[in-house]
Amino acid sequence: MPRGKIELENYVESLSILDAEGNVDSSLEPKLEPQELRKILRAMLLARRYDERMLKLQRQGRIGTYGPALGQEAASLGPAYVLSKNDWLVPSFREPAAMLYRGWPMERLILWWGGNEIGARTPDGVRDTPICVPVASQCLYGAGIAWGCKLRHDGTVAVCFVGDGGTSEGDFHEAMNVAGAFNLPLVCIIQNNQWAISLPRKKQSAATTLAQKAISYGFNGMQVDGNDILAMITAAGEAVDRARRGGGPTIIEAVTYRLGVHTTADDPKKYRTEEEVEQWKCRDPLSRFYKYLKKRGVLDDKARDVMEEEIGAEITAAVENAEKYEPDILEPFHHCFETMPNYLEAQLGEFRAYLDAASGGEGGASGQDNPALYRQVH
Ligand SMILES: Cc1ncc(C[n+]2csc(CCOP(=O)(O)OP(=O)(O)O)c2C)c(N)n1
Ligand SMILES: [Mg+2]
Repeated sequence: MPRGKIELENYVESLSILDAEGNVDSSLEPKLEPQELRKILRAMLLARRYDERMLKLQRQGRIGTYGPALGQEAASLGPAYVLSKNDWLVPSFREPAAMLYRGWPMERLILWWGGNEIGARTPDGVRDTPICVPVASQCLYGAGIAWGCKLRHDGTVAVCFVGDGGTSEGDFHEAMNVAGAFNLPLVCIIQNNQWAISLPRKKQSAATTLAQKAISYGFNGMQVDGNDILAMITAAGEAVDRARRGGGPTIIEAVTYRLGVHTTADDPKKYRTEEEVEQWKCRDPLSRFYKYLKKRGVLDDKARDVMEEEIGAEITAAVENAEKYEPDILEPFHHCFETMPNYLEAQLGEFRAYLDAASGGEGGASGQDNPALYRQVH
């Protein structure tokens, strides 16, 4: 067999529409009505203020832990914005902007981070999977759901999220491979926030872009300015339309930055410089979008203040609701299966007996009827 060359269609498209000063490339500007633009700003602002409040709640000992999504609002909201209600969204753990936009009550997200299983229950009428922490495992749910969409022929699609670190996991590879092989209606958003805890993007992979991984799976990959909401909406919109028409999956690498800590248990000063963080702050997705809206005359400072006030009140109400919730130590047993399998029922019985014994046989079966015991056992 002679030595030759196998020609591959081998490039990655890139996209950026808004610059850091909020100037727009008018040839690429999506046609969005002022009302829609205000809705988008509000959704990003809500996620930002929620994020800030969550960090405070954790520092005050009112929730257990938190993984901030500060600076990643555009990368997460853009894909959610272009989905219809019947589509499916499969988040990782830095997508509060997407989840709140899709209709998750904020108190449920607060409860999740407070360690309550109820926070993992998808609200009625919302087609999302819950927050997912085992890195990249959600890509498999995304591929499976997309396969279901295809088998149902109902024109729905799935969007899943994964981090730059997650792209090194086997689960990511398996999911993308199956998505390509079965031509599934799946859009995978890689939130490349430059860090996987303390491991920088350069050490994560030798590939020039993470988007180019799509080429090896046989479908489209695109690298997008993930801090540019207009670019994210455009790229995700095109990928979702293509998937809906039977054109198969897409990987979108959203280039963004984790401005905050990895989680509340992390100190990023140990592995990255303040200068790096400052440079990325100049590309903050919210401020550049706001500058664009001001230039277009869609919103002024006064209207934004009103928005801020409403959002503040909304968050305070959500925190109050979440804190009214009575934790139930038996909750984990109730949220895995519609009908509890025998082995789990046996374990529940055993656990009840343990609780009874620990409370001196007074029948303290749950945190709801014995809060002191709940604290002791938890
Ligand atoms: C399978 C698995 N391994 C390790 C961890 C611990 N862990 C949590 S987040 C994380 C880094 C993930 O980095 P990346 O995918 O870039 O997402 P980011 O945290 O930056 O959003 C690790 C190693 C985990 N949750 N799951
Ligand atoms: Mg990362």
